[in-house]
Amino acid sequence: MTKKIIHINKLTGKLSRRAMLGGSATVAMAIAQTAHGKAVQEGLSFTELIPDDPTKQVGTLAGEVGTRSGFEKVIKKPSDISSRSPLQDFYGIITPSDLHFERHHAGIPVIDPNKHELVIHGLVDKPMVFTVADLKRFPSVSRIAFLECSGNFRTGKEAMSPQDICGLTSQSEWTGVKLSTLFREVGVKPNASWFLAEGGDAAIMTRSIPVKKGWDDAIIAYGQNGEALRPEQGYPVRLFLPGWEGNTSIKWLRRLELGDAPWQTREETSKYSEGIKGGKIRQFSFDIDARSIITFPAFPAQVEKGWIEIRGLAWSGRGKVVKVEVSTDAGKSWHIAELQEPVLDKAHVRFRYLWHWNGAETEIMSRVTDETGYIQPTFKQLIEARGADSGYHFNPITAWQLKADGRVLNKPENVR
Ligand SMILES: Nc1nc2c(c(=O)[nH]1)N[C@H]1C(S)=C(S)[C@@H](COP(=O)(O)O)O[C@H]1N2
Ligand SMILES: [Mo]
Repeated sequence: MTKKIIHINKLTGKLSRRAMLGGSATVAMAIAQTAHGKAVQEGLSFTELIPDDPTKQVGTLAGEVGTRSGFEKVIKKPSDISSRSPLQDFYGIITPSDLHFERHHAGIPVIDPNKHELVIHGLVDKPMVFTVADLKRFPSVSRIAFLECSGNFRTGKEAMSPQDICGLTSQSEWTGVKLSTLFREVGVKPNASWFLAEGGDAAIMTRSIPVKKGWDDAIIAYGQNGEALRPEQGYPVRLFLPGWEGNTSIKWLRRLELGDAPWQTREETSKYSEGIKGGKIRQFSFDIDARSIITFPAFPAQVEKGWIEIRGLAWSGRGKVVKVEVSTDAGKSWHIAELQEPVLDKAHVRFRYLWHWNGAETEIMSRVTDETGYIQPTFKQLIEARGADSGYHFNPITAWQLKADGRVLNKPENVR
């Protein structure tokens, strides 16, 4: 028997190319745990590294649709009205479609795309009805952008993950027809300044939107991450308004009416208008304010001292993220994090900061600046500006407590 040596990179624990091409490696390793993987020494056979040797039987054959590995336990944690994206489990910037957050006011309707129609009427030259097939005949557009619920903030406990704190944000590549294309088709009248969007679910959810947004970048979306929209996301068509609070992106879209004033629907009077200081109410607060959160290390992860790549997501509804800073000393000093390309407009951006943790207790946090110069505020600044009653558009800097034993806990703010 010939003896082959397996070369392993000590730092990453990865087998070298030479080792992988080595074929029937049978010999000679033992494993010693190091901080970043297992170092290989003489003394153990290669197959002993693999518990159930998958090379000894033919695997499962090709299927109709792929599945997630059974070793990966990622769930959306549903309540009756919403479910939250597990931000701490994501890599990169795209949310797998089946892990996109959900928020339904009256459940998910079943809609036959062959029967569904979109009506556009009101202050237009030519009121029209479009089938889904009609919509797909128009020139199409695809765009990667986030969608976030304006009520996306929870705190109050240490045992809270990024998903628990702000899992009502997700990102997809949306495909559809630009609303401006349809506006031209029906001939929107010059005096039309608002439009009403209406959903075909049991909530018949309606929102008034300035016509300008329709001309700017609104999409009537039928595609999500390369396939048809998921039923949870509004199958067969939804309105998608990049950068705006999620409730304006009406799902299961069936009607658009052009008018010259907002409709003052339930969704803009009783809901989605928020108390601000001095007993006043803010309405039509459409833009999603810039926000960031460290998703690793974050609860429930446990870490060891040494090198840690701090990772997270940052986004702004007003444009591009220009800067993310990370603090590893409870906000005393800040360091520039690396932004992973592509840094897209109104999109989740991945940031990273390599840090050597000496094992002492501390707090880590991130803060984003967007292209308008807006800097993510602290919890205290938000309360001072808006008062403590405001339930929407709450985007504070989120701190994680790092305990000496490596536990990572949310820092619960005590005001709400
Ligand atoms: N027709 C309709 N559209 C709707 C809703 C709804 O309940 N019905 N929920 C809104 C809210 S509050 C949000 S945050 C987003 C959620 O979109 P998602 O479920 O695709 O994540 O859809 C919006 N559009
Ligand atoms: Mo929402």
